[in-house]
Amino acid sequence: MKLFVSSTSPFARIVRILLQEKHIAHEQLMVDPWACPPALIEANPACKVPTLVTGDLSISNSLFIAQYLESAYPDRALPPVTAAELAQTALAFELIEAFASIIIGRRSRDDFDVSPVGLRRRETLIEGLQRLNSTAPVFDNDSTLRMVHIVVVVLVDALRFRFGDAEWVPDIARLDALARRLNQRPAFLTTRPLL
Ligand SMILES: N[C@@H](CCC(=O)N[C@@H](CS)C(=O)NCC(=O)O)C(=O)O
Repeated sequence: MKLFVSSTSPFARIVRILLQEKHIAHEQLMVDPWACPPALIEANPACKVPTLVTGDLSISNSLFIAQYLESAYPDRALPPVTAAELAQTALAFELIEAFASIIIGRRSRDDFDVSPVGLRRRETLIEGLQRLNSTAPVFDNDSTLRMVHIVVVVLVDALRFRFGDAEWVPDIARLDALARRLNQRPAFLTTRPLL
């Protein structure tokens, strides 16, 4: 099994963490999706990471890959989720998409961050981060890793990686604490975003 990834993609990081935490043997192919390497186009005409190649099939999109891993490896499945937890996970994923939309928008115009769409995405981040922080998931010594932990920490690290503590980033002390804690795990530590 092969996984196309990049060193900065939060979507790829979700799958990289899942594969490591589930101890699923695989090979990671580090690429720049914007350079459209032929092997990635062949696997996924959208030329995006993550893309998983298994046998003669390619599966794109982090959530579909996660779904595939859950059904292909039922003995390593994540714990069942409640509706409240799924809502929290969906919100965090929505914020990763808003974040990615800003980073991708910068490729089409230098002032994207302060364009109408850029500011709309920033407002989504501000409001969404505040909501997530107020109901931040807990992870202590007795906790089992859940999808919500992975998606929230991937969001926080991506945000801090690209925006640091920019003046518009709200106080997310509880989310930062969760990220500090989970980044002690090898699967998180070894996949932190870097340029
Ligand atoms: N919804 C997709 C998003 C994947 C995505 O947009 N990946 C970015 C990297 S963060 C990419 O490969 N972009 C290249 C492009 O848009 O052409 C997922 O969840 O996997």
